[in-house]
Amino acid sequence: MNRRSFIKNTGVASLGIGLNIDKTFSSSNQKDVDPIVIATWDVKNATNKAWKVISENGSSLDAVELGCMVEEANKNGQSVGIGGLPDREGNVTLDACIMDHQGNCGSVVYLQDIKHAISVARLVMEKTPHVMLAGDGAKKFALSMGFQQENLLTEKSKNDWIKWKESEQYKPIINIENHDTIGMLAIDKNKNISGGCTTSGLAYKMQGRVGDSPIIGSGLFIDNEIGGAVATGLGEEVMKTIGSFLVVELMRQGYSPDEACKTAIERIIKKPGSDYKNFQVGYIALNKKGETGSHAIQRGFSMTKYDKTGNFNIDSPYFHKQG
Ligand code: SD4
Repeated sequence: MNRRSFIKNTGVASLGIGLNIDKTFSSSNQKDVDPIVIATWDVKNATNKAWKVISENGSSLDAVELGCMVEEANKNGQSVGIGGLPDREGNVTLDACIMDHQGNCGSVVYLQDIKHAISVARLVMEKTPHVMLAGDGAKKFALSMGFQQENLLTEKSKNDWIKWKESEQYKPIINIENHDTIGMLAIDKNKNISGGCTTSGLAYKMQGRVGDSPIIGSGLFIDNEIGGAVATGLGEEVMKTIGSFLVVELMRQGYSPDEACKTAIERIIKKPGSDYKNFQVGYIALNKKGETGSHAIQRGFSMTKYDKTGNFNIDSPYFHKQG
């Protein structure tokens, strides 16, 4: 018996007696839900891959892993996988996590030289008794699992970094780009929800910096009874409010995915002294009924959604209307 089944077999039944289960969000007696994939930013190739998996009866877990891998392998994307912008010292370091419908999760932080961080995170979940591996240990584990080592710093990203070093000015850039950290949520034909999140983090971050993306509850959270959420933007602000968990808990209280994302964004903005005009955070969410939503601080965030009607990029509502 492995650690997870041990916990399941011995813990859950007894815990259930004392659990205060919130019935506000009723996921029982649900109508059929069609498969859906959503992702942060304009990543139609990634949602296309994930959709192919679930439309052929694959699991939402496979769908999000394979979908995220599309962007990790894309050398032109400078915020994920190969081609990611480095830290101030020129190191490309990746953060990723994955979570399945049973609440299992795996995560890697500060992973170097291995582009498919999402797949390493999945193997941390499936093959180790842990949730999170960091740095050299994460890389050693990946190599032991057969991943190939490669230089992730492309010529373009290296040249951009060299140019940046001329001024070495660091401010969190408002990520108004059409492609960034990829976070993906999917619901499959068995109505199971999974999610993944993968990034090279903030460009020119301090060496050793880890963002929200690999932190379960901040960058990503799934509760198969309720739904899932994923974050993008300035990770420090997401972590301070445990953003993705907050979105899912708001949906548990009956908020729609749109309302839950909006409320989680407001939580950041309303913090005393919040400098929200100068950074971006965006959330996307999916609930058990197959409803989806998003919200961001700044203009420019979008969600890609692939459902039975097609693969579309949708501009996200946002809070900060000026500037
Ligand atoms: C981080 N949330 O490392 C990531 C970066 C990101 O848009 O999403 N940028 O903080």
